[in-house]
Amino acid sequence: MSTATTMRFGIEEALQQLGIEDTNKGTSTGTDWFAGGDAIDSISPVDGEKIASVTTTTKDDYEKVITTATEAFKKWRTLPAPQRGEIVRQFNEELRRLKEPLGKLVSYEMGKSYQEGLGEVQEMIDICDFAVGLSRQLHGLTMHSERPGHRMYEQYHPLGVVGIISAFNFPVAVWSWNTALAWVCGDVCIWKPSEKTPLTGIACQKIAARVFAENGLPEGISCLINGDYRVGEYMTTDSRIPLISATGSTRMGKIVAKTVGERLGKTLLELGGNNAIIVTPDADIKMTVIGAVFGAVGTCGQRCTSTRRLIVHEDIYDKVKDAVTDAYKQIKIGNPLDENNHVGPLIDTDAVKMYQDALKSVKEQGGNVIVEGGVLEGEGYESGCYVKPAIAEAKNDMQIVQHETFAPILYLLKYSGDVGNAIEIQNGVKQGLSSAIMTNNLREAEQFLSHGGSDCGIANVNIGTSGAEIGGAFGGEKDTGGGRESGSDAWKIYMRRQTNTINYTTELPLAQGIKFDL
Ligand code: UN1
Repeated sequence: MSTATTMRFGIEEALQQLGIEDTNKGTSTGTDWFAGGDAIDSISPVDGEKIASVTTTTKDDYEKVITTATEAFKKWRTLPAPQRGEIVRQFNEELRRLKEPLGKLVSYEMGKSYQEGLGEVQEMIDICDFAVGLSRQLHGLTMHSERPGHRMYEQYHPLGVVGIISAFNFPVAVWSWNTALAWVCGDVCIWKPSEKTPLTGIACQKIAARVFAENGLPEGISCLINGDYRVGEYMTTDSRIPLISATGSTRMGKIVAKTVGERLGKTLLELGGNNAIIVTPDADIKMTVIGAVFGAVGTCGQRCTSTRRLIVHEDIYDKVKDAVTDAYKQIKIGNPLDENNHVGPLIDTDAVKMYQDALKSVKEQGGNVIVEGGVLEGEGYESGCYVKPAIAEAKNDMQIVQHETFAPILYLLKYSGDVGNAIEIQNGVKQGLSSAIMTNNLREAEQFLSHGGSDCGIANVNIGTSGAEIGGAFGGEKDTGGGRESGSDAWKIYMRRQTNTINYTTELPLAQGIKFDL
């Protein structure tokens, strides 16, 4: 492991607490039986230091993993669901104990602020709590049969091996949304974290592996594979995996959907967003500013739920523009482990290039940049990944506005007349993840929430677009992929539904009244 010269805010201790010492070995299921392919380096965008080198998974290694997972499933599914919940409860105890070091590693490897790193681990804790309760509520319905002396009901059975492909921006929470539910449902999981954040994956894997081992359970209940899209393809093409849950770009999601669809597997897709906040003349401006700024610059604009468009009524446009522009002057950009800073770096220099290209396109396409962006240089910014959040006045039909740029660029759009016009702009993009309205006007709020209102999976009133709680179903429509993760009844996708009809008579009447006498 490298010795950093810059301030690392106790990252070495955090790694130690997480049991990550030999970071040169990519583990699979917690053991060392991987032959291992090429190494991928985990580079921190915070200071540009190499944190670890992680071995990628070869096809042979993958075969071992899927065999181990399939074997583990046979044992795991026999445990009553509440007992599986008890294991998730123990896993959660460990997360509570390790919240700070894991939050710190998330912050250091991914670049989000330490507060947001802690928030991400809190999301893991919350979903585990939810899953423990759920382990006693995996119930189906009982229906009245049309035939006398018959009983009809449905039950949910485990699916098998669930494949999880997650993105760099929420390197641990999204895995746990899937895994905590899948585990209580009786499934086992194979996880491919983003190749940009492999170390947080190893940290989580170690925690899970320890809990399973302590309970005498097979290691294959939780498996980790590492690498780029080629390793992901081992899973998407594998008919031994009935469900692939994938989070990432719409481009990636379309490939996953096609590949898994070809073999009639199931997918759960959580893809791009192009989220907007509508600000009506009845909005509370102070709340609007906080919601919009956190939504646009939080996680350096790299959340699926980040606020990308602010659709403001012409009557208050200048007021909102001035208030948001003023607020941007307060934003401190720097080492995300230093809690004085609001915004950390982008994930890597490729992301910086995309951000620069987007700003160039804004200008070329007729946008008016009112808060200039730019790449920061000098002391503390040596990684080359720190950028200034930017604001541009734009039009919704501009190509760049239609595109999800994973960076802190906020577009100000003006609307006039009725809130219906703002809703039309809000819906006028391909993506459909998160949306919000700022208003104290009941009619406007209800119109926004009605069937003719927002077409997104998430629609908030007087809250920004990001920062959803785990209790609701998370996901969205159109190019966002249609999947739902996390709360509500999202668990159902991790199970197969079976309808059972039982005849307790001595007759065999046929449904639909069909006569068939022999
Ligand atoms: C994501 O960006 O993929 O709602 C997940 C939020 C977080 C999760 C975001 N709870 O912003």
